[in-house]
Amino acid sequence: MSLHLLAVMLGCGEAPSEAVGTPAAVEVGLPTRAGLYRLQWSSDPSPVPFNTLFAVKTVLLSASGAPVQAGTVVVDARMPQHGHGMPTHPVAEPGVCTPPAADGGAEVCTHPDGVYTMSGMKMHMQGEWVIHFDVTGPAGNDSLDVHYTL
Ligand SMILES: [Cu+2]
Repeated sequence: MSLHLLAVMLGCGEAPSEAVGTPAAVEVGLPTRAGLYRLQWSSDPSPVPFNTLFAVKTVLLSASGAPVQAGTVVVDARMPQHGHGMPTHPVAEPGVCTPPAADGGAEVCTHPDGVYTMSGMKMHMQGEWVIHFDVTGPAGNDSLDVHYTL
């Protein structure tokens, strides 16, 4: 755990001006940029491991806090100070899908309890990362950047 995160958890210092991936922030959910949704996120394993594959689990909530089952959450991560992203190509898991109907109907996937999983993430350098969430759902498109120090 970084000293910065420790300071936030202990409640000393100034309130962060940007979303920070602290446990306290995860519990209440972070508002997306335009305020259309709130999301909770966690890594598996947690905390984010160095130079090792991990997954990001996101719980997508409406602005009023109801789980959003019919949406998409795509997660990316970059090191803005270095101008590069991850060395892997993460995949958004489809959720729970019904097979295509015999008459040719399309496959339908939902995300029970608003849970979305992005697998194949890897942070191969230590330092300042920005985890970017692209969200689609019934209220429209929105996004969120979370600063994360590895
Ligand atoms: Cu870097």
